[in-house]
Amino acid sequence: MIGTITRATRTHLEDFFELEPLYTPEERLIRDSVREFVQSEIRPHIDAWWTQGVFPEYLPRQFGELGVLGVTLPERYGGSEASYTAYGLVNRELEYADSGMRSFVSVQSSLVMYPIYRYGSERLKNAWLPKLASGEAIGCFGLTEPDAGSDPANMRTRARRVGEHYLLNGVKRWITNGTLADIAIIWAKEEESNEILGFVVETDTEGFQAVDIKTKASMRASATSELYLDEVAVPISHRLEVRGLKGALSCLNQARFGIAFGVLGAGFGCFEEAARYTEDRLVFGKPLASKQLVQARLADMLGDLTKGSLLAYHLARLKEDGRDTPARVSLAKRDNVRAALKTARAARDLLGANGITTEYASIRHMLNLETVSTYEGTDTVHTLVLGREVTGQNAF
Ligand code: TGC
Ligand code: FAD
Repeated sequence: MIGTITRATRTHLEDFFELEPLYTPEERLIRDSVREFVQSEIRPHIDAWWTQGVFPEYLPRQFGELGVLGVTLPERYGGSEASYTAYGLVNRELEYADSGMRSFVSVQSSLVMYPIYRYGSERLKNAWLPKLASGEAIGCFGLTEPDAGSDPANMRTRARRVGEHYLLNGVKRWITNGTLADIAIIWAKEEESNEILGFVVETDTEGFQAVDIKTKASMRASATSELYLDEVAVPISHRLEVRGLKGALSCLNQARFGIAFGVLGAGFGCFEEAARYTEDRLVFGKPLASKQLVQARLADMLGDLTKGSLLAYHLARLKEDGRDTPARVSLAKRDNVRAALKTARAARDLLGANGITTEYASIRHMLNLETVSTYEGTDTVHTLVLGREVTGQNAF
């Protein structure tokens, strides 16, 4: 059903406040090429992938060919040197299909390529960035642990210095791409200093094991894993040049920015599906779309997603100017996820019983967005970041 939505319908409602002229020709070109790819290569298959709990192994190479891995990084490392607005639009197009597709790209670009680019040695950059950009290599980001999610400063994973190596021990949980990854960015406390350090760990190192979590009712077209590190030896040269939690949090800023854009894609997918459905569905002898209460809900969806689009666009331009403070990113991540989730829940409801089937996209988006509301800082964590910004008091 969702495949029948025309491009004309999308253009009118998706850009209600005419942001289009504000994008550069390059940004539009990148956005359109991803839109075409999503239409032909992802949307025909996504229901089946999600139902079966599969992330196809051939997709990373296709993403690499499309140029969506490390979009903002310099060309010499395989990136496209494109703007953050372009990166945001890429995320939005991917998440229009499924949050899991955007998740893959978020993790690879913002949580793996970015820390290597920002904190890695020239040798690490040359060794990994081009392969990660082409999709030949896959990365994951291990911060969360079974007993440390919102509070990563409380992590238990340890790095013990032995000669020219560190030995890593610990467990990471809920790690996107964990079983697919060739390298893992692992955050661990140095035993000597108790400071958090980041390491580029090759996943074929002895003592490293990844196991998928199979019981998810959300984000099913994405691999989510547990990582076990048992005396994993990592050369000092694979250590990132940053100390403290701020290293990991600086990567999260990048990914949270991408989510602020991405979730709008999921939201618009649900909104369009609901709008079309209510035109065709007759209740009490008339189309659902003719009912005032239904129109009020559709109007709310349009309002929420349009405001979210303006927020995301402005945040991108601030970011391009170096003014994306963490609190601004928290506001955009939190409020745009809320807008998308509220839209998805309302769309699911407007579809009645049909809305609980995966023949329609709304419930898939809705369930995925429950994860998006939780990861990269829960709704509550971002609320407390904003509360701290307002009051100056830490309420965590
Ligand atoms: P706090 O004392 O506030 O800060 C410690 C140091 O970090 C600095 N900092 C930041 N730096 C960069 N960006 C930010 N957003 C930053 N926030 C804080 C801060 O200035 C300080 O620096 P310094 O120099 O003084 O040392 O730290 P805290 O322990 O009180 O925690 C703050 C809190 C709760 C906001 C933080 O821990 C947090 O954000 N928690 C949420 C954890 C989270 O988001 N985890 C995400 C895991 S990755 C993931 O979910 C991937 S999903 C993948 C996908 O898309 O599929
Ligand atoms: P908890 O921190 O235990 O929170 C439980 C509840 O308590 C939440 O409602 C929270 O908002 C609330 N809470 C927390 N602190 C407070 C407080 N101070 N006051 C009031 N309420 C509070 N992590 C990675 O490192 N890498 C990944 O690639 C990754 N991918 C993920 C993929 C999926 C599908 C999922 C579901 C998660 C992923 N995560 C990843 C983990 C994610 O970042 C964490 O789940 C998230 O940070 C929340 O941590 P937690 O699950 O431990 O919840």
